[in-house]
Amino acid sequence: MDVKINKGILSLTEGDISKQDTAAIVNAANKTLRGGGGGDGAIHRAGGPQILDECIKIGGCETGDAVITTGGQLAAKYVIHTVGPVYRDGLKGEPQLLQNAYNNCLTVASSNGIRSISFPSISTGAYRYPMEDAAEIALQAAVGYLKGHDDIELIRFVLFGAAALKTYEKKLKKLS
Ligand code: AR6
Repeated sequence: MDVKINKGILSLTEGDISKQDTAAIVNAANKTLRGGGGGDGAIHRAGGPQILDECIKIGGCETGDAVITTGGQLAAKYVIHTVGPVYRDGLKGEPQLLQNAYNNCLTVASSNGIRSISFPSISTGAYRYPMEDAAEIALQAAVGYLKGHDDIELIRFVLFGAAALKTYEKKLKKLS
């Protein structure tokens, strides 16, 4: 599903984040930036050791922040690493931190001249954020960015499985 918003496209697709051909892909990492499971593991496996080398030099990333490295052997030139919140009960600042993660990725992308970016559904795997709530925050951040800026031409959400894609599609229809 593709929706035009201002000068950009917001796209929802099912797939593997590590295989995307956008200029940047986003890694839902942890604070150590030393790799992990889920999408993080897939990105480091496919991208090779250069990404981890740069992550080690950066040293770490706070929840809600974002940092950029090479894409190594990936199709994407860059990986933007962010750390979403671990979900507890939704009352510990999780919504704001998740919103910060998306917004900081988009700011880092913009300041590096990146025009196309793919996101996974941050925090909805190992960090247990409920998919419906996370989808709303993710899509609001992307729609808000595209409405307010002309530089990023494509924001793609790469959802893992048909159920996640359906949840995002349903939310986007309500928002746009
Ligand atoms: N492509 C796209 N989406 C994926 C992929 C993939 N290859 N693999 C999983 N997903 P997660 P988090 C989906 O756990 O919740 C890591 O170990 C998955 O179904 O990757 O932010 C890090 O090192 C889910 O919907 O990220 C951290 O320790 C979404 O991506 C921790 O997990 C996010 O799941 C971060 O947890």
